[in-house]
Amino acid sequence: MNKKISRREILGIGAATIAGVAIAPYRARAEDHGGTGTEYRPFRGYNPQRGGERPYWEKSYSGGPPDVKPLPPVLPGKGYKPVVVPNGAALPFKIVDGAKVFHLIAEEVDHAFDSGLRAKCWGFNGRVNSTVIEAVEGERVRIYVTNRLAVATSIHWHGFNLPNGMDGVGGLTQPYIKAGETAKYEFTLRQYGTQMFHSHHDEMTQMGMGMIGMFIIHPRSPRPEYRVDRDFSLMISEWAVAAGTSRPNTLEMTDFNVLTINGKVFPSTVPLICRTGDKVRIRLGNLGATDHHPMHIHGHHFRVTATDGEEIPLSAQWPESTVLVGVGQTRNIELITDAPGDWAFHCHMTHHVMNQMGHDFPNMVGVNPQGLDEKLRPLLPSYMTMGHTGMDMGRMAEAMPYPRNTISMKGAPGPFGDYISMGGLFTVLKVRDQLRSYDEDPGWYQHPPGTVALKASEADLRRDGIEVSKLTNDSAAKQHSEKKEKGPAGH
Ligand SMILES: [Cu+2]
Repeated sequence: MNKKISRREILGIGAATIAGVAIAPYRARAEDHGGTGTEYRPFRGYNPQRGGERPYWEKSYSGGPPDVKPLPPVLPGKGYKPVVVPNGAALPFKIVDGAKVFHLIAEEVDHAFDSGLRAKCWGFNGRVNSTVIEAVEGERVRIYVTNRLAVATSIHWHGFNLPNGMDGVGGLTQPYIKAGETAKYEFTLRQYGTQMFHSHHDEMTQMGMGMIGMFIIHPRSPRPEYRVDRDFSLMISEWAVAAGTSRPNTLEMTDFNVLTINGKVFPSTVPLICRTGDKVRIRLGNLGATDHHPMHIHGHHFRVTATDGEEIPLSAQWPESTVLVGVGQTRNIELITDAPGDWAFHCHMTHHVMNQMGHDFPNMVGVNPQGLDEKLRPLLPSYMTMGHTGMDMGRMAEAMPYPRNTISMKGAPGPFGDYISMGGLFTVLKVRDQLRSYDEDPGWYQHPPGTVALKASEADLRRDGIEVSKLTNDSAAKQHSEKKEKGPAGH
C-alpha cells in the first residue's frame, strides 16, 4: 500500500502529450479540421438560474447535423484538469489537422489483479479496464482501433451522441473489425460528461475478458463549480476466475469471485489521496456482466451530480453516502473531503468485498469441528475444517497451502497488526491535512490520541457500571427483559 505511485499513473497524461509529439498549435482554426455544417456550440449545461424551467419533454441533444464543425482541440492542463486514474492512465493522443488522434489497441494482456492472481485477459494498450480516453466537448476525435486479438471485434462509444455508423455495434452499424485489421472511428464530441467504451461484438465474452474503459469528456466552457481539486475515474467490473486457472470464465452469469476497480482488487487498488478540504469528484462506471454495485463512502456524504453523463440540477441533487451504480451506468459523485483519516470506499454488497470467494460450501458457522478434524487427519494429514469461525481468513490463509494462482479471499495487513478483512471492490480514501504530494501514498493515518476504538479499560467499565464478568447468555436475556419492564435506567 505504501508503494510510490508514478506521476504518470496519477496524472494519466499520455507520453505523447508530455513529450509534445506532433502537437499542433493550441489554437487551431475551427475550419481547418473537417465538418461542413454549422460550428458546434457548447452545450449550455445546467443553468442554476433556469434550473426549474426544464420542459417535461426535452430533446436528448443526439439529433442535429452529424457533421458539425468542431472546435479547436484543448490540451491537458490548459483547458481542463486531467482525471486521476488509480492503477491506470489516459490514452496518449496527437493532434493532426485539428483533430485529436487516438490509437486504441485491443489485445491479450497478462493481467495482475493482485500480486497473487494473474490471468490472460483482453484489454487495451497493455492495460485491463484502466485505459481512459479523455477529451473536450466540441473536439473532433479520430480513434484508430487495431485488433490484435485472434477474433473479430468492434468498439461501441457508450452514451455518445454520434453518427449512427460510428456507434460500433458489430454487424448492425459496421462490419466487424477482423483479426489484424485497424478500423477508424471519427466524430465530433457534441456533449460532455462521464461516458464509457467497450466491445460490442460477442459482448459476453469480450467484455467479460476485459474490453471496457472510461471515456471522459470535459466541458468546453465549465462553470466555476466544475473545477475540483481531485477528479478520479473508477471503472467497476466483475470476473469469474476459478482457483488454479489462468483465464476468466466468461460463461459465468452470477457467481463472480473477482470484483475490481480499474482492474484491481483490494489491497492492490491504489488509494484515493486527498487533502483536507479538497473538492473531490469521483466518476464511477460499471461495465460488469450482471451486478449493480452500491458504492459506499465512510465519514462523508456526497451529492450525486451526474447520471450517465448528464448533470443533475442542483435542486434535484440529494446527499447520500451510498450510490447505486447499475450495469451500463455512470455516476458522478462530489464531496468535500473535510475529515482526515483512512476512509473505506467500497461496494456494500458483502460478497463483493471478497476475493476468489467460492459459494458451494456447507454452512459451518458455529460448528465445533474438532472431532471431525481428528477423524479425518489420518486420511488427510493437512485437513482443516473451514468456515466454522466465519470467513475471517487473513491469518489462517498465511499458514495454509494455496492452489496455484489464487489470492486470499480477503485480507491485507493493517496499521494495528490485524488483517483488514476486505477484498475485491474496496479502496481507501486517504485524507490528510498535510501531504508532500498527491502522487505519494502518505502511509496509514496517525490518529489523534483518544480517537481510536480500543479495548475498554477496567476504569471505564467500573465508571459506567458495565459488568462483563457476571454475564451469561441467561443473564444477558434477563437484563434485557428487566430493562423492558422498567424502562431506561434512571426513569
Ligand atoms: Cu458490488
